[in-house]
Amino acid sequence: MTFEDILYEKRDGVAWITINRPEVRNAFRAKTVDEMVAAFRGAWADHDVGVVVLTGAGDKAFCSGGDQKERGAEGYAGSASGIGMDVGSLHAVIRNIPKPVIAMVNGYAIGGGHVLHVLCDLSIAADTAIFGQTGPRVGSVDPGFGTAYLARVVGEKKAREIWYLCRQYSAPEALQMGLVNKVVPAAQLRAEVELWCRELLEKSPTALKLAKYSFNADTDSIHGITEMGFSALELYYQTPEALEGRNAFVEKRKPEFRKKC
Ligand code: 2NE
Repeated sequence: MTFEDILYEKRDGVAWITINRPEVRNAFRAKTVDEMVAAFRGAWADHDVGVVVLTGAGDKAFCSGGDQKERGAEGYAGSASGIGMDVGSLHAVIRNIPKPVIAMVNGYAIGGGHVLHVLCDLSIAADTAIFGQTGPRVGSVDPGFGTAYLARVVGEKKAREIWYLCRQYSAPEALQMGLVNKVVPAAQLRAEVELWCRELLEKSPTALKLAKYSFNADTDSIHGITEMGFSALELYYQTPEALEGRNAFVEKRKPEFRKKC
């Protein structure tokens, strides 16, 4: 498979999906999302693949979420419907691919990029990684799995803090709140992830699939909240308040939401 916004490599039973837009801290646009969905589906169908690793190019970012420069009142450019990006399908394929998905968090995991690592089965982070949501600062929200599933991972109080205050958290803080499985020095990140992949590849693929689906069953109902949330988001994006958030980010200034309400 060849792509423009991502890299896809298959090695020793592992599919490596790398968001390759380092100039924007690996933010995703509609095309990036479509390519990631295709790559995950390819890994799903490939019997030689037992584990998928999701990461970002370079040493600064895993992913910084939706590309704000591609966002207007109609949502993100490049797609005909919804908020303009098929983020729902990306979330669904990460959850539903019957193989473990590891997030190799090599830097900023922010906004919709943070949601992606949260949805992966496992997260291994460099000690330089930084975590957080930004939606209420840029006039957006990633509702459903982005909010309610995060609460399953770190608890309601912490999830609400993360979403409402839009703070950034260090890798040790992420480990302490159960947001990641392990933190290692940045130079050892790939080797550590390869070790986890090798361990997973020794296990029964069918047992892993059944375990993954049984974990998922408990939170599958969040899918409906996601669908409803993205429909509301489509309307919210058309408001002056939401546009103020996006404009403030692009213009590198503080948003003034209350003047726009
Ligand atoms: C990620 C972060 C914290 C990095 O900060 P720093 O200081 O290391 O880099 P800087 O200078 O902010 O970014 C470098 C370049 O990348 C662009 C910047 O605009 C900058 O471009 P230039 O000034 O060099 O031209 N860049 C970074 N992130 C971008 C983005 N997401 N879209 C477009 N350009 C981006 C810092 O950059 C940051 O906070 N980024 C924004 C994070 C964010 O708010 N993401 C969107 C959240 S909403 C979302 O993801 C979403 C959703 O809510 C619902 C559905 C789907 C997605």
